[in-house]
Amino acid sequence: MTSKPQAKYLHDYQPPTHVVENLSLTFELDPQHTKVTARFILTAQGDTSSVILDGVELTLNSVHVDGQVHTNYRLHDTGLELFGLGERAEIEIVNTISPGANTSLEGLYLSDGAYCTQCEAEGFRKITYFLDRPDVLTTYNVKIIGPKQMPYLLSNGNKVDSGELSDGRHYVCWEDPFKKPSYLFALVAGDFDVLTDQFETRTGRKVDLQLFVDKGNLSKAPHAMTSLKKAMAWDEQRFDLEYDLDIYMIVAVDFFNMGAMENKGLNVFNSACVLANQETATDRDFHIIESIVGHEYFHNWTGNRVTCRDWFQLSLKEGLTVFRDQEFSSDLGSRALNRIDAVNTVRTHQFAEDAGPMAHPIRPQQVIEMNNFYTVTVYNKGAEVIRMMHTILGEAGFQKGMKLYFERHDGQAVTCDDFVAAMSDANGKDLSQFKLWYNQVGTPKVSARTNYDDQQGEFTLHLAQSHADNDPVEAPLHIPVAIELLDKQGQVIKVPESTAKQGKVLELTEKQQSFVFCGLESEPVIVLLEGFSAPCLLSYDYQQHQLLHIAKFASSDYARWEAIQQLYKAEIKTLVKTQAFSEYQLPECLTQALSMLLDDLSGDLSILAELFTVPGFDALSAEYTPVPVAQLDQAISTVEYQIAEQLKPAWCAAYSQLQDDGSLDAVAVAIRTMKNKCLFYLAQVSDSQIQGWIQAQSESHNMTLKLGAIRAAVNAQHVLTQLLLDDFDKQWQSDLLVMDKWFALQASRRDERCIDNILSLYTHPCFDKANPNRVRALIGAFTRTNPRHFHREDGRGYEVLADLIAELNQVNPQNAARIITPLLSFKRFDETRQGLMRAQLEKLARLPELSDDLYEKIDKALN
Ligand code: 7MK
Ligand code: ZN
Repeated sequence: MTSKPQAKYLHDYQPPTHVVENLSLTFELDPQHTKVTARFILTAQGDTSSVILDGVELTLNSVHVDGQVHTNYRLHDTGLELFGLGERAEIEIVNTISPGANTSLEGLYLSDGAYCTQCEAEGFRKITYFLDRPDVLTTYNVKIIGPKQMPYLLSNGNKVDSGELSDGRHYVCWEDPFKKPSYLFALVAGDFDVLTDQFETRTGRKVDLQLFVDKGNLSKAPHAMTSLKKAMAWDEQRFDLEYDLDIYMIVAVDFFNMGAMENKGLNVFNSACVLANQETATDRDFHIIESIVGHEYFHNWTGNRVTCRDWFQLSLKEGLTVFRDQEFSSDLGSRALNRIDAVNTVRTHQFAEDAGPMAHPIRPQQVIEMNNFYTVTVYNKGAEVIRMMHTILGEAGFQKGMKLYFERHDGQAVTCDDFVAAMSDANGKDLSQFKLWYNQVGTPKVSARTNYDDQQGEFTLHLAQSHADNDPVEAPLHIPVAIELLDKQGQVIKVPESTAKQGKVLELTEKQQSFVFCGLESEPVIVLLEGFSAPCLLSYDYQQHQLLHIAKFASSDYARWEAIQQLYKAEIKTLVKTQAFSEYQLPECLTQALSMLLDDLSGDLSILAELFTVPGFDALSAEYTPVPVAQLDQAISTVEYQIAEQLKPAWCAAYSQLQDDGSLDAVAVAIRTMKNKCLFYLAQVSDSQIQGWIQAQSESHNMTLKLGAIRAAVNAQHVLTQLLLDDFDKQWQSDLLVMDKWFALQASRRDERCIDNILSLYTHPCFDKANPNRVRALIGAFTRTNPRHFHREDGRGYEVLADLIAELNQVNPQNAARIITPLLSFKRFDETRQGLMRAQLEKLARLPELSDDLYEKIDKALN
């Protein structure tokens, strides 16, 4: 029996015992026996008796100290303890690793024959013995020796030397002048096609840009390159931040656990987040690629130049960088659409995490496996917390804070407190109460009541805040509540600056607070938490006519979208209650409002498509305990069917009118989005004309349109479904990233054969359980998009997931722990399903060599 994994605590933080001067690394690459030689100087910071270097799954060959063989050491499970060092010691360690046997995709591994690394958070210790923690920063010199069939031997920083060896191998040396922690180290070796370009910074420095992709994929690289140049220019303009090296490399690999990694000067990307052309990628893919390329680039300042003191501070760089990539996307594209996107992520996934067993503050206090904390809470709620500071301080104040943050901390490893202090000091604004957001857990609730005094023309808003049951914080939070008041005619009523900053932001700092608005002619309609100004649940007793008024008149597209979401939600909830599915009809006023919207195609069609998107199962299930699985699924389908049926002539008219020019500009993208929305509804009320449209659009050479047609058919269980899926399979077997879309479609099928079908797809020639993209496409999509079958009452959905997790436990613990999420919140379901889910978790808990990753999550869920 191995001992239980131990948690580490934020309050136990100790500064490192030693500082490191210049790390020099030599790699002699070999799939089974890669030899790693590390040389560095350690200087003690106090106690000089010993040092513990992190290292796991390494074979130690030799240790030298100050040029002498050193035997005074002890090997632990997770490290090497050196004794008898002086205050300053020159260390040389030689060890071997086998990248070819590394299926965890952490440390140095092979991706389709190319060597690559992933070190964040604690992967460097799988490469060599070192102080593998983010507050140990040093410069790196790296020499890579490899076979000539691998022409590219890459690492961080600048190439300083290269040459050939007498044995037929060759080598390249790299020097990174910027001090960095080990998690930002990268090595890549292989044969690639390269797209090169150049960026001239605002001070006139020329930066070489290189994008490495698998051979034959060059035609899919330009979009990522364009995105990179846009990101570089945007960071100069909006944040006054310029790139600092003369070279920026991005490598795309097929085997990667996450989206991408910001290694200094050498980003490594999941190929799914780089490769795109219009035949193989959707407009959504293009958008995501731009935002991820931006995200990794923005890390160069928020993450690399200023990094985290310890991993509990992960949100310091991730919350901030997500905020920055969201702003990048919003400045380049549509602010409202990006906001809708971000809010959907928080409301569906983050709120669920916050309500489940893995709930944690954006700055966690305790961690067993750090990889489990790359979460929607740390990232997306973290970004909301940054956004709230931006809302409170305004753009100019926020930028002043950023400037001070870099002035104080460039080159350092710091904490979330340091960031807030810079914001606070630069603006003379007390943010001590605001900082509670870094400790609180669960979704806070803001409840609103209003009353109107007709005589006085006075409207009073009573706000109250409360914490979630699982929140250790009791004191009230500092919550920016953005509002808008609309009069009878739909005009926006001006609010004085004394009541609301920037004309709309109320600062709720007490448990209960009231705000009075005077001089009104009639009772206004209030928009609350406008733009989702705080990551809270809002409770306010909106009347249908008020929501319709907002949907019609609110000044922001976001608020109009939100109002319509609330209207849909109310319908669905009523249906779940009455279960009168067959008699159900959309209320007259809603049909009318929707039909008015659909008759006018002159506005932004991307927004229009969002207005016709009904909230999904995951967003709605949060409103119930236990979740009424079958009823909720049926209620959503019923409302959607009504929207299709009631508006059929309008959908037909819109569809025949819409024609995109095939380009990637916003208007063309919007037209395609709306066309797909039309087809989504029309497929549910298909006739021969509509069937013809689906068939024709499925033959498009544009992936957005092609996939839109097939998805509409799959969702509606249309007679064409099997035929379209078979055609797609035949056409795209040579492109695995495209096949991922097909796997996801298969996983979302609603017919009874769904699960048998998924099991048979495990043997599809394109499927590979060792590849995280394939697993996410098939099983991730199944659990996320197919509640009907995932939550089957015979438990087969849960069983399929758990069986795969059991297989992946040893192969790729990180990925296994990622896909387990939907099983963890079993307490939200009825007794039968709870029992079935719990049984699967208990089965997994008994696995002979359960990884720390899975242990932490299962243990939290069960206990
Ligand atoms: C995004 C860490 C990396 C989850 C979401 C990313 C990861 C996990 C990209 C990997 C990142 N530092 O840039 O945040
Ligand atoms: Zn990041």
